[in-house]
Amino acid sequence: TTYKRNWRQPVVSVLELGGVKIARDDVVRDDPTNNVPDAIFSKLGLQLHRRNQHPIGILKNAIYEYFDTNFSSKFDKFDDLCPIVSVKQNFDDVLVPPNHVSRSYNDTYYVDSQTVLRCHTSAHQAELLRNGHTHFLVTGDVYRRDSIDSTHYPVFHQMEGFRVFSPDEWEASGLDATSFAAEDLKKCLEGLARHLFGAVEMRWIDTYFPFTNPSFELEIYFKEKWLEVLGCGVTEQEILKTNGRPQNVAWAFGLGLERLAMVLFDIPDIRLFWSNDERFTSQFSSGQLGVKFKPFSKYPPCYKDMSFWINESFTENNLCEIVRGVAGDLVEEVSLIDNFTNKKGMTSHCYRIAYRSMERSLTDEEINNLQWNVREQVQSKLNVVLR
Ligand code: FA5
Ligand code: MG
Repeated sequence: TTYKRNWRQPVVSVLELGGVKIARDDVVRDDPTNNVPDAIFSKLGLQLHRRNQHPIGILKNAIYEYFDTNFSSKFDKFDDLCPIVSVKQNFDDVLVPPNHVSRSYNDTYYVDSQTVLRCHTSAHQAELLRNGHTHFLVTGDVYRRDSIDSTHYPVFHQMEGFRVFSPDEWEASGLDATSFAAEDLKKCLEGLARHLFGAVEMRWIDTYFPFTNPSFELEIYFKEKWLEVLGCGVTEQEILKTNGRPQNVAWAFGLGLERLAMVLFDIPDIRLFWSNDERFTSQFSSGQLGVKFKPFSKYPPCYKDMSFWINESFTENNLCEIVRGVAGDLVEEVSLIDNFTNKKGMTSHCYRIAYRSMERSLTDEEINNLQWNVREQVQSKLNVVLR
């Protein structure tokens, strides 16, 4: 079946995952339907969520434990479904409208015009439902073109939860089906937060997803800010109808595992999850939730500003992709610090790039080289005019 994968470590030019071949971008640079850069290609198949000593794997196991001990019906667990999915699975099956921004090449990594690196684990909902699963958890690596800061990374991990109810369950409650499911969902996720964190300051926010109604986000107060850790809601009836459950009601959620792990282990920067530095990796062990990460000595950031006149095709995601391509995990944040339009209608942006290694001090020369390369590539690839 499509959710059995047969993975290998990234190889020279073609990676095969679950029977799908994907080529490196330097090999297929002329292919306008592929926008997967090498930095992303090299992360395919790493599966941090399947490492029991890694914070993401430890967290996954703790969430499994919550579902195993608090529910009478068993949740089926999947953590090895292929991250290369069809446009239909990623978008159509969960009712994402044809013109929705998330489908654009600016937001999503396309392998070809009909195939993407999944941008959420919701890509598997419909198929699992169709195959008869009514309680399930899907954990996996997901991919998004996105901005750069301490809580955003282009590859991260989600866990999808899905639960189907039958009429006798809500009829006994005296509530309508939707209110019943919404209440059960919130109780389930608040219970999960207590299981993981004990007491923690959190709040529910109303939001919108194409595949749920009503929809909510949960935020947790962390390092003086509200941090969005998950999205969820009552599944659109259309999805149940199309996939063989017209009489039922369901809820679904998608957890941001890095975000939850940051709160749980007090990890200050999302890049650390990819570190192979022993001073990071040795701090975590299987089954241990109580540990707080102890930062190794803090190295200073270095800021570089860059101003340019943008054109109509300029996007911040394209800029961020270039910066990551040059600096990799040495870039900590890219932020727009100035934005104005002159009398001739030309718009100027000034971006500040923060460079900082989590592992060592950077030299001036090294940073100047990075910045010089960024400027070069921004000019040649984005066709903007540097000021
Ligand atoms: C979704 O992906 C929905 N599929 C979630 C969902 C599932 C809703 C089922 C309803 C039903 P969203 O785009 O908000 O939603 O992402 C979910 C979580 O992933 C966010 O709350 C956040 O914790 C995390 N997240 C999003 N983008 C990033 C990123 N670039 N880096 C790290 N974590 C991220
Ligand atoms: Mg969100």
